[in-house]
Amino acid sequence: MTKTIIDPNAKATSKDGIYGLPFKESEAQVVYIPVPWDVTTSYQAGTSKGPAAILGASEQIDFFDLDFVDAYQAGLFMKKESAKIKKLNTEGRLLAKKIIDADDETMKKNKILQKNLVKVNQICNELNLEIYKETKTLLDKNKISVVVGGDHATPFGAIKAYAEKYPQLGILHFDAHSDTRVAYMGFENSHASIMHNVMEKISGVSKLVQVGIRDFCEQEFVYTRDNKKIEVYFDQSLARRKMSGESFLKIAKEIIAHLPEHIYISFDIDGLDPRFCPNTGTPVPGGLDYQEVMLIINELVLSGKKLVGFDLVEVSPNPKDKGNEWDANVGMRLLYKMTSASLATMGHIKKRK
Ligand SMILES: [Mn+2]
Repeated sequence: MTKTIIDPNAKATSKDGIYGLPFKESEAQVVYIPVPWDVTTSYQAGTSKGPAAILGASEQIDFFDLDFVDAYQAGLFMKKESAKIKKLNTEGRLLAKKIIDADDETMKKNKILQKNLVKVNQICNELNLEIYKETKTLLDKNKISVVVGGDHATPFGAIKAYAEKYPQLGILHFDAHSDTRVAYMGFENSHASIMHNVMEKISGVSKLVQVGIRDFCEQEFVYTRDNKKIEVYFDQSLARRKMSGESFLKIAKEIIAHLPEHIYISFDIDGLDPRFCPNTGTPVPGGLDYQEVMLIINELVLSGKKLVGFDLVEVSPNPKDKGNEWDANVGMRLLYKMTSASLATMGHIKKRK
């Protein structure tokens, strides 16, 4: 445990690390890996700037939390963005952009574009390997490793490393999108395929519970319906159950009850109502209220199950208004709450009574 002294009532300052904290990586129980990545983003690019925006907004945090004793006491640290990953993203994005802009006919005929597609898939595999290795190194040191995206393709390697450490891992997936496409525009590792890849390629994952889903194709609907390991809480069903007078607390307990002992949260910010993330890559109307998410996380902690790890993806600053921190402000608070919940369930900090 670190000896760093912090005044929890003082305002954090950005001259230190994330949340204005002065920890070194070696002192930190939680290490955030920023992944500036938006290679296959199909609608609005910009999520590669998410980690920097979250870091910038994080000094606005108030450490006091009604549910948890101050998470910062366990030590929180964000790594520097990797130059290698930045370079891969720039290369991959350039190649992918032309493929995204081409129609199916052009793709079938154009040999250069076909070659580029192979290259993009290789670049994405390289990212997965990098994140896997970084996460595994941190997990071997018994730290909590957190991918901060970037688009939703970024945490695949992290989930693989977590599933090796915690076999029978359950994934609690907040998202507007199902993300279970077999491949998207030929991209094998796109943000739209992450959960399909997790379920098909990571044998240590025993369960996937999706919450807030409201944008998906028929293939995804059939895939998730027919897979016994997957439970889907569609946004429409959640809304109708609430409008019929069911308590959301009951629904939250039911969601957690589907999950095994060890839980990993993969949080796509667009699972929330777009008023909390207006600049995310692919916003969809509807979605979860911030406090509904807080309730689900609280129920997870009360259940006695362990939140072993998590990620936060698709947070994007407003490209037209650089001073606008709103999406990142929501993101950094959500990140702090998941950090607190994880630390509490892993016995590093206490839950308030
Ligand atoms: Mn997603």
